[in-house]
Amino acid sequence: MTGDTIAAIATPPGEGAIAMVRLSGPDSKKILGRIFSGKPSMPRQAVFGRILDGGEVVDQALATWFEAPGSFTGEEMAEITCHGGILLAARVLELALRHGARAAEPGEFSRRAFLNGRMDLTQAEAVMDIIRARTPLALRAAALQLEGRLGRGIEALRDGVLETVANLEAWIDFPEEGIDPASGRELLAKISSLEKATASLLSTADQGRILREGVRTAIVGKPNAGKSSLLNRLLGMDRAIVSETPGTTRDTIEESACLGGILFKLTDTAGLRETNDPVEREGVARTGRALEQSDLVLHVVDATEEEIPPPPREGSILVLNKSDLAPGRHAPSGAIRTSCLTGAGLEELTKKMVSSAGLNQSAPEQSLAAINARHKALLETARTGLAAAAELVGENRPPELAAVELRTALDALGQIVGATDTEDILGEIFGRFCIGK
Ligand SMILES: Nc1nc2c(ncn2[C@@H]2O[C@H](COP(=O)(O)OP(=O)(O)OP(=O)(O)O)[C@@H](O)[C@H]2O)c(=O)[nH]1
Ligand SMILES: [Mg+2]
Repeated sequence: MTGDTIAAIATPPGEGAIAMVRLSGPDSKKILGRIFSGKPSMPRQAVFGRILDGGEVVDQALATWFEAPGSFTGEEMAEITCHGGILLAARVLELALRHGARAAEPGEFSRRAFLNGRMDLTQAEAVMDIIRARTPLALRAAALQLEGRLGRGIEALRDGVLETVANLEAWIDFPEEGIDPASGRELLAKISSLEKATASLLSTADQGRILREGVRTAIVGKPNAGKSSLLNRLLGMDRAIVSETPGTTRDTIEESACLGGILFKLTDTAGLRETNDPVEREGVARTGRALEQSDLVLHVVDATEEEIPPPPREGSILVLNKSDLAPGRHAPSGAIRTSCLTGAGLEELTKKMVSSAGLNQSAPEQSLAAINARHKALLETARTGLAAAAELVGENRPPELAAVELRTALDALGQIVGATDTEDILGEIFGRFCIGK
């Protein structure tokens, strides 16, 4: 379909047992024949042989040839598995290029897979999510998306919208009859239910971001409350400087931790207080920004303090730290008593953090839609279109008007799976891939 044959190293650079160079395009087998002594006679069967550069043996390797359309890209492909190492794979790639292949662009293999109808856009994006997943849960969600679950959900929505557009157009064609009240009610119910389904997918957008990027968690409180100690405890290493001098942390410190299967992006912050020191003031300003951008706030309070200051933000988790120094101190409901000195309460805190992330880990199949920012923007357009169409039908306005709104929704849904693609969307998506994928 695409004409030329591309090649790339598919494995990361560095030392390893094996590395893989892959080719895709009509000349894959021909090029393989020029640089590899083995003769693949059957598709999808690995053959042993030698990589040859003229008369010189470069390496011993395995090669697999895939006949179109039975390959990842849907084109003829070849995969050469040679020994790992920094130089060897580059040498094999260079040989392939010298014998007629072109160096692949980032994501070009997946782009070809999409263009050849091997997967929809949400599945192509899932491939990238799988590669980038940093927690088991994120991996699970991406695997479900690769299986086409999100794509099927979107397709079902599209079918529904298409059906309502077709209904409306029948009325447009016979304007003298108008929409009879019973059919109008039925249509309205249908559009409303589509809008609801779209909204329910949209409501998982935060979940998707949390799965991919982690829960943005700000650790906030007065100087010396033990914020940096808590960060270190949660990370399981001495990352931030801890000292008895209030005002030790002056800049925000960001680190990621996988707790209870979920990724948390923890930000330790400068203690909140009035100050004339310009550096500390800037630190406090940064604390404010971290607070604004966070999904979750750990409000750390020294348990020996008389009064508990008001939470910096609604929904904060109150952490009464240094509980070892105030054993009798009663904790308000919802608060968690911890000691970064002894480790008490930290498990309970982690549990609370995990549950407040709102991901249902026991039944990921049902809860993890994991839509990304691109899906979210398009779903919002679709929902707006559906809501407008529902209003127009409800007010018994000319059916043409509602049809325009439904077409907007249809187009947005189509872009999610790539059914109504444009060149720039593809460039945008596949440009983020790594080379060789
Ligand atoms: N006894 C006791 N001491 C603690 C506990 N947590 C922290 N500390 C001590 O309290 C002091 C301040 O701890 P930090 O973690 O630096 O406090 P911070 O909130 O980051 O302080 P700033 O960065 O100055 O805002 C240090 O001397 C810690 O060793 C605790 O649970 N129990
Ligand atoms: Mg600190």
